[in-house]
Amino acid sequence: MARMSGGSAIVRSLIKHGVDTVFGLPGVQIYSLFDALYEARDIKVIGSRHEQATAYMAFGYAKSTGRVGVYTVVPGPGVLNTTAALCTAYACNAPVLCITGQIPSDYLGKGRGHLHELPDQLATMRTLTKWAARIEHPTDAPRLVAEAFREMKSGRPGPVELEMCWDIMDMEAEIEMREGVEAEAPIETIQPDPELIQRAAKVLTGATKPMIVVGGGALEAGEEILELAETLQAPVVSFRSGRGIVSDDRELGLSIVAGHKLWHETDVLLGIGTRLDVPSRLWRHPPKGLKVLRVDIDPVEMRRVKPDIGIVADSKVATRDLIKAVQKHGGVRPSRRDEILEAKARASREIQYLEPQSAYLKVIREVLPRDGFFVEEVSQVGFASWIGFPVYKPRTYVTCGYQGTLGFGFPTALGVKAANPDKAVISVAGDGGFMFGVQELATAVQHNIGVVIVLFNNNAFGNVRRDQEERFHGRLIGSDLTNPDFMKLAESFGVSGCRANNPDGLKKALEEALGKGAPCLIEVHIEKGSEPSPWKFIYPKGVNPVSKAGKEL
Ligand SMILES: Cc1ncc(C[n+]2csc(CCOP(=O)(O)OP(=O)(O)O)c2C)c(N)n1
Ligand SMILES: [Mg+2]
Repeated sequence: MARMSGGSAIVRSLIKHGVDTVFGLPGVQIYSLFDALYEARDIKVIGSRHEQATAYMAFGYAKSTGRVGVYTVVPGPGVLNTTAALCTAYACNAPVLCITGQIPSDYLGKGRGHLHELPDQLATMRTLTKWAARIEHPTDAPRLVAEAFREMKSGRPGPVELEMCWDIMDMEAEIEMREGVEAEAPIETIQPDPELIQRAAKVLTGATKPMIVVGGGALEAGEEILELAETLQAPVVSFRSGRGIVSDDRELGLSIVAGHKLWHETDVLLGIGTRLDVPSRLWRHPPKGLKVLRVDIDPVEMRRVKPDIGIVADSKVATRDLIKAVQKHGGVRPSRRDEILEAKARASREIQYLEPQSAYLKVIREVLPRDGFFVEEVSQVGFASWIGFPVYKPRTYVTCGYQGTLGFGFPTALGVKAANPDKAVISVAGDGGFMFGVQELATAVQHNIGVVIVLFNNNAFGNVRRDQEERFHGRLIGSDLTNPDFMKLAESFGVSGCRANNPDGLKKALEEALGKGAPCLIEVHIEKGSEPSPWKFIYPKGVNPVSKAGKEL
């Protein structure tokens, strides 16, 4: 037992869970927590210039490492400023812990309008997270922090919130600390039903043209998935969160553009740790007689896209069991090398159409080490990267997933670099999205976070502008942008900046920037309206699948 404040009880509980970094922006309700962070030599605190960046940095930290990313902000407007990042963490199943304050406990529910009061903050946060709770007394902090970690790490991961009232943060009590939740009881690995494994293996060995689709739930199962794929001679298709699980330079690692070329002949689809959004919604029109098998840790997924056989289990364990069962049921299969390589070659030829995006991505890939991180963004080069940027290792491609959160990229990249200081981190951005978090250049300098930003400046919300050109007869509204001089801007923040006007220039600039290890802004000028649309590659059956109903899985 030791006497400490509520804020201190939270911080000491974080240390018990191995937290080494907290992203945070202080204010009066959470002073005690910050004061405890001052004491906590084991935790590095990284501040930001807007709360949204604390949460994006925690998201980048979590996605790039698989560990919990922690941020802390004031209640009300402070925590609301982080909600775009939180819904992104939710979309990407990222274990992000949001710790926020509350108005004084005596005022809760009275509606008297205390500083930063929301009508029902906990209810609001519950709609944005996997789990949320209020710590009502300092003595309850160790238990609830442990609970938060269990929630983030068990089953389908996701963000959680803990809040504590202002007076409880300051209140002192005798507190008994607990060990980290996993030291107390390991988090259970969900085992597959052996009967279903056997049935699925039978279907897989009976298939002539199986296909595997992987997503963010399979990030830890790469080796097993490659072995299963090789055994079955099945292409492994990934889109955003699943990139790099099977390296793109492996014969069986395919983008969705290459995968789609093999789709119409596929007779068995095996989804592992994926919502199956690509085959079910983007591709639609399933091949006749297609059998769908799924491995997912979340039983609810089986209700959303219904499989013929649904295995609710940890993807690594289930895939390992599938390999054994498949090897028992079937012999060596004929190689599909030629057809798969042809699909890949056709796909890479076709996406050359995306110029200049493809040429720029090519040089970024040449310069970025295999284990370097690429943080995409909702932009022309970002979209092209979904299908045209080779990824070699899981977690090295950081995406906002289905949330499509414009502006997530640069602040997320700061968190990626904070978590991986020895690795190269490149953040690509459009001029529109970059300006959502431009002030964090100050954060990069203050904490010496050496992210290299490649800013593709077309002086427009380019995607919107092109839609207005093509679909609204050029009635441009709200999509042209008047930008600052980005070089002067960088300079004023103390960030080195340079311009590159072609792929060769970008290559040189990147080599130099990555060598420095300091934050750097490279601006690439793009002629407004010059970038061709990527959407026909992503929605091969029509750009707007919502209005054109197709048969879905
Ligand atoms: C939070 C959020 N707000 C708005 C949008 C809508 N949106 C999608 S793309 C885009 C324009 C992006 O412009 P920019 O970052 O310059 O990239 P570009 O398309 O020009 O390459 C907008 C406004 C979004 N996806 N997310
Ligand atoms: Mg733009």
